[in-house]
Amino acid sequence: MTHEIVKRYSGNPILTKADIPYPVETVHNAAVVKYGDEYIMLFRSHLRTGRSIIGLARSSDGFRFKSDPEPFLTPAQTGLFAAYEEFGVEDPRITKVEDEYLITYSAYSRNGVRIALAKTKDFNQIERVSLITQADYRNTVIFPEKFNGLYARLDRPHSEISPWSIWITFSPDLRFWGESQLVMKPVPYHWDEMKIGPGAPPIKTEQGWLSIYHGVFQTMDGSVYRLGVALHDLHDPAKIIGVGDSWILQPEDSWEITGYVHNVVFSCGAVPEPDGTVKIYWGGADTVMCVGEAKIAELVDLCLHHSRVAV
Ligand code: M1P
Repeated sequence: MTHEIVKRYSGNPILTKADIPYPVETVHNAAVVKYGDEYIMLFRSHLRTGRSIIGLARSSDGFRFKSDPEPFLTPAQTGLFAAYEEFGVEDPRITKVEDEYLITYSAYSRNGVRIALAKTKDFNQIERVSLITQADYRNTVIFPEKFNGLYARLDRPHSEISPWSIWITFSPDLRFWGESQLVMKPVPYHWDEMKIGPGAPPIKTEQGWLSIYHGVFQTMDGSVYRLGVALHDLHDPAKIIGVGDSWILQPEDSWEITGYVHNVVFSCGAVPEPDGTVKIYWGGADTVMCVGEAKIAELVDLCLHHSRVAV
């Protein structure tokens, strides 16, 4: 496929540290959802300590965002979460389930990195619910629907034995999780061969759940983070129907190639639109936020008709 499957917005980058009214060094890896007439973005920012917090920005069109005056989520100072957020909170993802917005994020501490779950109804009040993984996990996205009465999430545990892969895990109540299964592995000598991780929460299509994920390839000049797509069965999300063989986005703009971490496009959010397009949001070089648009049907087609050969 030669044409650009993701069309970059001409106004990229859409949010940078210069736009934030409190001191931050980066603005990246943001979740985005529609909330009423607004698009809400929860973005990660490094502070000068090297640790991260989560800010909130709003938009009426999904392209031009304005930051709130204060951060949205900073490490907990008391209670159970404090022991696991001491080194920062990173990479939020948002899923709307019924009338609540579920927010997963990476909680860093001297005890490792695990996934925390919080929820909000209005993006003003936020309630921490549970630490839903042990160490070491990153990149956890919750499906917007239940399967046989169970919530489902895609996650990415770390293992020294196997390349870091995508798993699925279920829960009756968002607190207790289990029945984990490995669903997708990196492919050797392929653009995602080093490790993969879930990106945006899955999007429901007639053909299946569309998952935008990131894959990493190691070069002599360091790692390259790219985005790809996979399609999960509508009724059994543990079953993968197809995975696009080619990446859909790679670092090309200067702010994706150079920054806090070079050669990174990393997505934590995508918003499907009524016209069949999807706005895909990504962090460029762990430094700025960008957006592009794709046709959902083309992403699904890539999974169904240009699928990789897994080994
Ligand atoms: O620097 C690139 C990314 O590295 C990590 O992602 P992963 O665990 O999937 O390799 C995270 O630190 C992520 O925030 C960062 O963008």
